[in-house]
Parts: sequence; C-alpha cells; structure tokens
Amino acid sequence: MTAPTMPSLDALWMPFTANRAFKAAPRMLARAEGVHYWDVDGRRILDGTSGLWCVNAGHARPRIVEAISQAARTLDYAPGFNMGHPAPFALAERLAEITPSGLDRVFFTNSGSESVDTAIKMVIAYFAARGEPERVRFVGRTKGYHGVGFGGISVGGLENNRKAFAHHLLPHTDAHLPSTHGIDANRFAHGQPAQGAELADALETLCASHGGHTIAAVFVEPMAGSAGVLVPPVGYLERLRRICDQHGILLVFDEVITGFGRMGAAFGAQRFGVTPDLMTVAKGITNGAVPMGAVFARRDVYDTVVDTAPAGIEFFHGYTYSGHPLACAAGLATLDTYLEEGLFTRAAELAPYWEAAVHSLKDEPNVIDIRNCGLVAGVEVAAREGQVGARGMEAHIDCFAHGLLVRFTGDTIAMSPPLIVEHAHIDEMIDGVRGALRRLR
Ligand code: PXG
Ligand code: PLP
Repeated sequence: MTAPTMPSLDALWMPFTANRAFKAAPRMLARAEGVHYWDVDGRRILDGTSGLWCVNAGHARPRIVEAISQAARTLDYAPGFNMGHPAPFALAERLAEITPSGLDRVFFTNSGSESVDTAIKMVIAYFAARGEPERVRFVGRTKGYHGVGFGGISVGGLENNRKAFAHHLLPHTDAHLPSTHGIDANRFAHGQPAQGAELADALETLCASHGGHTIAAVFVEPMAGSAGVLVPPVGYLERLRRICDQHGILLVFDEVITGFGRMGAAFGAQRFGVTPDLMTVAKGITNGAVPMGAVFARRDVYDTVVDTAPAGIEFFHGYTYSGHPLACAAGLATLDTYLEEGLFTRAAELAPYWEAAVHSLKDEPNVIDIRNCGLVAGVEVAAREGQVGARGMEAHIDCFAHGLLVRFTGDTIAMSPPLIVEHAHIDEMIDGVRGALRRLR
C-alpha cells in the first residue's frame, strides 16, 4: 500500500488534543479491519481501545459497511421533524428488546453529549408535566464524564473540563456525589471492589440539606470510563437506586461507554442488576461507524410528557440528524452483528481471562492500582513528581510506537478491546503494556 500524501496539519483544530505536540509528532491512522489499525506508514497497530471505546464488534465489519452504503444509495437523508422513514422506528423497536425492562422509549441523537443534554431536558419536561416544578437540582458525581455540552460539563465532575467554563454552567448543578476512586482497601480489586457502597449515602445527605423534593435527577456512569475505569463498589448502585426511589428522584445511567456489551451484558444496568429511569448511549450503538446516540426512557416518562401536553409538538427538542438513515442502517446491522455473534456473552466469557491477564501487571514498575470489569481495564501508575499525567501520556506514545493503541487518562492506562478479541490478542496487549511500563522512567 502506498502512503497517502500528507495534508498540512495547520487548519484542523483537533478535539481534546495537545495540538502543538501532536502536530510536531503526529500519529496518523489510515485503515482498520477487525482488531487492527494500520497507520499511514503501513504499520499494523493492535486496537486496545476499540477506537475511542466504540468499535465493539471490531472494524470494517462487512455487514455494517454494506448496510451503510445501501442506505446512502436508497435514502441518503430524510427529515425527522413531523416526517418519518421506517429505519428509526425499526431501530427503536430492536433496541427496546435489549434494554433493561421498562426502558422502551427511544430518542435518537448524534453523540453521547447530545444524549446527555437530551436526558436533562427530558427530566425537566417530565417534572413540569407532573406538576413538580420545585425539582430543579441535578446531581452528578465527582470525576463523572458526561460529554462536553453545557449540560454534560455541568453535571459532570471532571475538573479540567469544567474550570474554564465555571461561570457559565447550568444553574442548580453544583452538587456532586463523591467519587468512588481512591479507597486504599480497593486497590487491585478484581472486578467490583468491596468497599465504598456507603458513598452513595452522600445523596441522602444532599436530600437532607436541600430537600429531596428539590432534586430532579442523579446522573452517573455505572462504571466511570473516562476518569480512569472506576468500577462501582458492591452494593453502591443499588443504594443509589434505593435513595432515588425514596425521594422520587430520577436515576440516569450514562451508558455511553458501558453500553453494548462492554460490561459483559447488553448494558451496565443488566450487568449490575440496577435499572435506571433514563439511559444515555452512543458509541457502540453503531459500532462507531456513523455518529449516533440515543436516550432510552421508561415508558411512563414518555407517556407523562406526551399525554399531558396540549395538541401539537409535545417536546421541543430534536436534531437535524436524529434518526439519520445511515446511522439507523449502521445501528440495525450492528445489532444483528452483536446478537448473531453473541458478542455480549462473548465479553462475559472472555472477562475472567482478561481479568487474570491485566492483573498480571501488578508487580511492574510504578503500578499502584489495577481495575477491571467486563472487557475494560485501567492500570494506574504513580504520577511522576510534579508531572501528573506524564507517565500516562508517555505510556500511550510508547505503546503506539510498539504497535499497540491504548488510552490514557491522567496516569491511568485504559484498555477496552473489541469484543471479538482472541486470547492471543489479549496476551499481545498485556505484553505491550508490560513493555511500556518497563521502559517508562
Ligand atoms: N457520557 C459518557 C459516559 C462518555 O464516556 C460521553 C458522554 C460523550 O459522548 P460523545 O459522543 O459526545 O463524545 C462520553 C464519551 C476517553 C474518552 O477515552 C471517552 C469518551 C469520549 C472520548 C474519549 O476517556 N466518552
Ligand atoms: N444552527 C442553525 C443556524 C440551524 O439552522 C440549526 C438547525 O437547523 C442548528 C444550529 C442545529 O443543528 P442540528 O439540528 O444539526 O443540531
């Protein structure tokens, strides 16, 4: 394969990237298939992150490729406001078959960030329809990532994503539950850690200080991905659910990363046995092939908003590309692929091998914690004196130089391979990270 001619890098303002450093030493991908990328020099890279946690069925799956091209030829675009085409109805129905029971109303967006914004608006619309206008507060969690819309950074708890915009966040979003990260007794826990369920009681404390009847919803990722793979302590999500029920608060699971098999079940909700009232998804919904997100709502949330509205539009919200034909086609073919290949089950079956493999890194230099759940793992290394995040970044770059793509967030190396990986790929991935850890200063 001849390398494509390289365009100038100047015009593009890259997302969540150290633009200057990247443009000085770019890492450019050209092609992907199965569990591999190839870079512009033709070097093969093992994809340890499913792209950005989204290509759960592996790259360039022919059935998905064919569905997208077929859709582009047949109906390239169709308006979704007061007009329809069959694909989003079909996809919504298919999705409702795999969501936790009761969450069978589906609103389409184009990303996780839009899903979070949409869910916030649904919560507001729901309580307005119920005649509970005093429920204005949204509670998130420290280290939570809910995308980059103003709604998402307001309920989100990643300081770097908020601080530059701190004076412009949504009102009534300042309360955050504590993160479950950093409990010493949980270090190197296999799967769900034992300690920390009581951290959910911070919601009870907020109810006592603000009044439970003023809190509309709580947003959490069942497993926090972006913050560095923070697995919920045993009993924690159950406790959050119970407190929400006691106070009439809606529980929203942001399953943008945990959805579509990543946890070894269709959704984190099923893996952890706790059902939220609303669920936000994106990424794996189309295997990353076309941008798409969705919000799954309990049927009575939809009924409440829709049935109490006067004739006409019930919910003043929607995107030009909600239910885009190419995204729907990709979504339907992706679901077929997941289900026919049993990939959610496969993730659960691979999880014990994965767990043993990642925990074999325990005694490598600087490793201070390893966390895992389903087909996700985080390997946390000690920050170098005065340089938080440097080792994480260097590990990422070193792995890429040696043919392995991993993520880093702060000083945690995150891995989330496609659910089609074989044991040999897992071994290769772990050896790659081991090599990087040994080379790191
Ligand atoms: N919620 C959650 C829980 C997410 O993980 C979003 C919302 C936003 O989705 P969009 O599609 O707007 O990006 C996300 C996205 C990483 C990483 O490696 C994580 C995400 C995106 C890019 C990188 O930490 N999560
Ligand atoms: N800005 C302008 C000027 C628009 O006309 C529209 C949609 O019509 C939007 C923003 C919103 O775009 P989207 O529906 O793709 O989110």
